[in-house]
Amino acid sequence: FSPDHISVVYVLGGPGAGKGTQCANLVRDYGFKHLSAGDLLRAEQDRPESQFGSMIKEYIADGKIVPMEVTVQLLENAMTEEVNGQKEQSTVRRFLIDGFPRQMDQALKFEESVCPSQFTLFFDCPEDLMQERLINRGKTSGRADDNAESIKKRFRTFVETSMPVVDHFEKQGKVVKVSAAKSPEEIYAEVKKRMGERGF
Ligand code: UP5
Ligand code: MG
Repeated sequence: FSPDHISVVYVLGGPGAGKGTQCANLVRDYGFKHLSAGDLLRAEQDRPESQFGSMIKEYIADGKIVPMEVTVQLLENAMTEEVNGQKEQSTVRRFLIDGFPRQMDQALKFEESVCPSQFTLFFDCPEDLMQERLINRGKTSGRADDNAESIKKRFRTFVETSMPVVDHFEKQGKVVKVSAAKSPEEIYAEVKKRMGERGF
């Protein structure tokens, strides 16, 4: 597909900041197609024929960033499928890319070889709140990384590896920062307002 036929908004924020929760709202109200890099990786991990399954499993449990080739390819495949499945080939398809890019090499690669993003929606949340949300979710989520040990590693990767990506886009004036230390409804009200300012 050509970058002319798509538009991309990244959704970033620490583990448990509420990216997935807010993406669901945006999909409902703005007609985005939601692509969560974490969900795509978990689906690939569970595909019996996948050659990357055990590697992905290890990286996720350790809160490390899977080598970018794998994730970029999964995103590209999902985008291609979506664009090709459209009836009207000329309409611009809007993608919300959730939890990506979270390492500088991914950011540069995707912007260069797939599509430059319009902006990044960044959910800013204190660690103690994120921790509480994840531990809580861990009681029922079945996610292999919703335990105290993995959460600690995810936080560390977020600070050391993913925040530099936010800072990079911030320097380009392409970050919309929203405080995520509120109720989901209050956060979404702020998101809608800020989306409006960006022409949505
Ligand atoms: N909740 C949500 N909002 C709330 C609010 N305002 N108040 C109170 N509770 C709230 O929410 C988390 C929990 O909090 C839920 O129970 C929710 O109800 C509640 P959610 O919306 O799921 O938060 P989200 O930010 O999406 O949290 P998630 O755990 O998905 O974030 P991660 O970034 O850690 O997970 P992701 O799936 O993106 O990545 C997982 C792993 O995949 C990474 O650690 C990494 O190993 C790997 N990965 C890569 O290697 N490369 C990539 O490019 C992407 C991922
Ligand atoms: Mg998520």
